Amino acid sequence: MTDARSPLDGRLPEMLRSGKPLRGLFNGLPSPAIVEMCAYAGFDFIILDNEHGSADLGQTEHMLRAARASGIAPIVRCFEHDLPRILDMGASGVQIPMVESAEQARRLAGMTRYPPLGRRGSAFSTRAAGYGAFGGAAHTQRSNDGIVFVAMIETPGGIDVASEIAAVDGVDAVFIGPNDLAHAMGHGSDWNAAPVQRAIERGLKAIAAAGKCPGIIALTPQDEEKYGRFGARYFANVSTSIISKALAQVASAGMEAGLRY
Ligand code: 3PY
Ligand code: MG
Repeated sequence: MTDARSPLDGRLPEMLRSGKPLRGLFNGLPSPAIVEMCAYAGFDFIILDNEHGSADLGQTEHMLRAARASGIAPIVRCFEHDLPRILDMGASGVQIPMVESAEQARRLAGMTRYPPLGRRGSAFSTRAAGYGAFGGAAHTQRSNDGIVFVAMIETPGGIDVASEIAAVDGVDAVFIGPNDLAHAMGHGSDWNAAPVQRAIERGLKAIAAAGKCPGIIALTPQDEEKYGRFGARYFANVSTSIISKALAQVASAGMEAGLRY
């Protein structure tokens, strides 16, 4: 069997380093079909949301299969304790919420790489290793070369040390969560409040200056343009928002001509 059949899609590190803007979306719905729809729509990546979404681990593995089959790069946002199993299922990356220090980022980065780069536990019985078909040293190398770690900053304390977090070896991208940041700063969900926007600008610029890929929620082209000026290029929309908006539009005004059934 050839590497092309490996369950692991190893394109993300290069995509994040390329300097090109990437457009993806969070998806909290436990549906391989949605993953395929996002791929066919043309998104670069999908973040399977195991922080706020309802997928269990079995459903997550099926969504990873759907991503590999349809050609969209899959990242899983998950809690630290799920990280090892998510990687063994074949995710191309993990995105971990609420990173607030370089030390925490170093620990998480270490969990995503096999020795000598980190201390990920090795097994070749996993989907990531093709259940043994793609095991051995080649799997170790392919994983260390092809998996990304994305740290999420969602607090003012995290913004203050954004450049230190971004500078950690093994941190490939740093994603600012504007909603939690706004809450932590006393602005509820109003992340357009001026102090929150200033904190986002400071964070994104610090991440870019550290040479890592800055990411953020961007719901509109204007968001992408604004945050892009601060260096952001890993832009995530939200599948449920997109679907809900489309449904509400059609429910109130009917389907636009040209859409296909
Ligand atoms: C936030 O805005 O808090 C996020 O976690 C982005 O999804
Ligand atoms: Mg958040």
